[in-house]
Amino acid sequence: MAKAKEAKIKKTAVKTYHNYIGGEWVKSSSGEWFDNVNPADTTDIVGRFPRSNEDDVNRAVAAAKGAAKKWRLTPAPKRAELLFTLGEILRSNKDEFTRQMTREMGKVLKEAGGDVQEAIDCTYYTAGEGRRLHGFTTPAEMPNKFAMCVRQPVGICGLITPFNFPMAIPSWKLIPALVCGNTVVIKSGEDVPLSTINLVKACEKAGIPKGVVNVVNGFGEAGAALVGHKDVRLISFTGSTTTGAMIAKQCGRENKIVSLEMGGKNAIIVMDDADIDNAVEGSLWGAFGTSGQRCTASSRLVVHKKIYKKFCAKLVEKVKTLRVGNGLDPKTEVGPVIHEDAMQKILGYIHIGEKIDKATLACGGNRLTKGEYAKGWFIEPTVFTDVKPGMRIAQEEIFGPVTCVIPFATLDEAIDIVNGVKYGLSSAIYTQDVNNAFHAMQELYTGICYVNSATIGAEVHLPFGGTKGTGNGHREAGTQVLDIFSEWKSLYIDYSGKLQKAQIDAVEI
Ligand code: UN1
Repeated sequence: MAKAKEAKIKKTAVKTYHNYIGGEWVKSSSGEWFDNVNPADTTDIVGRFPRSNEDDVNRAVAAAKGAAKKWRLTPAPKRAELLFTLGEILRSNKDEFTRQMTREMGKVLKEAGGDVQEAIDCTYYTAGEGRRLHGFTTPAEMPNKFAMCVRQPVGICGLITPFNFPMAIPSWKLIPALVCGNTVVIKSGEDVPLSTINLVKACEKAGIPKGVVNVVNGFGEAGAALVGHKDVRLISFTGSTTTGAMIAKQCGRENKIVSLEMGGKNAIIVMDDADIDNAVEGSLWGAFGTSGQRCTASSRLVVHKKIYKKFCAKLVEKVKTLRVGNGLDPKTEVGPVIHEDAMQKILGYIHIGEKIDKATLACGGNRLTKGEYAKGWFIEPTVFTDVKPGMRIAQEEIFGPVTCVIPFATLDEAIDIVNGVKYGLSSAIYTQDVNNAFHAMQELYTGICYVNSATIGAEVHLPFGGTKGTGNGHREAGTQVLDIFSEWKSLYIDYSGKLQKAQIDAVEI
């Protein structure tokens, strides 16, 4: 009896959160919940969230459908005004949202702050589109006829978001969807639902009308119901290549618009004329920032033979000094990985690197379990050297604090190595030679390319996305994202007062 009571008290001490459907905060229809756990300390339950199923998704889509017409007919500059208010709210809550993000996701405070900042930047930048959303006019081929085209919203958008950028990535999808006049249902990342709730509470506070933004929390069953719903016109997904491929198939069958942002196996080329210290700093940041859990992480370092030994020595020396720990401690440089399965997968790749690929494990390679690490998912920052481009650790996305150093002899060989993977998100080159830099910019087949900087750090006003296995040709961010969340409508206005047949009637000159 006493035990049961104790359990009950403990249970009520955990804060519960809800789905947001039609402007109401509601439980899941099944009454089931799941816990959001701090990956640095799994005894710390951040919150309890509704485990949603098809019923919940149906309700959320119905709410989005109910709100669609009014929102679509609200003038874009007015929609944008609410988004500017949203930007203000995010800005004034940045510190709180940052701490909560670190607690649920593990990334260090500075990076969580950057994540919230990216959502703020995206909100302000994209809200500006409310007064642009440019179409164009063009001469018609017949006299007394006017031609132009405008963007129209696509309808109800399903947004499925990952764990690694808990507020930035939802904002990349949500804000352009809204400014274009769509209504949305978000299926939040199951490991980081609180940051989405924070974003959506801010939307509520900003006065975005009921039903325009809806959130269902939960797992794949909720995501699948959203993808399969007949009223959802568009799915925007960021996550694993396997899930993305499944979504693409289903959307293809039902002729839905689908934008996919998936894996990466990004590389930095370090030329023999590079500033080595700068390249080492960039590599550290690119490989181990967010514990390597970025689609853009620098998981391959392709280094010129002439400086290979020196570079590896400097890199390994620095990596050994990185402070691993709870992201809430401001001294921590590398936080935990997101959950046990992710940790096992990463350790599995380290095993493959050592035992099957037979690369040299230059540092790291272990799970940390003692003392402050005992309750979380921590892995030592790991560097493999003497890596050959075809090895599995140099080909497959590891999504953890592991990088591979690959030697090369000529720039063209390095470019082939960088391009020789199934992904094409981000690439970089460190060189002081302008000719090398431009040659690499031209030949590296990736959606993003950096010179004298690592493969991470994209800004919200430039297009974000990748080639080949990374995506399906769309770009988020920038103004290019508007091409995902709106469709073109061409308008022809004939004021000649008679039938004029394009391509057929002769025009007198
Ligand atoms: C991701 O890698 O999953 O460019 C997103 C960056 C961030 C966004 C990364 N602004 O590193």
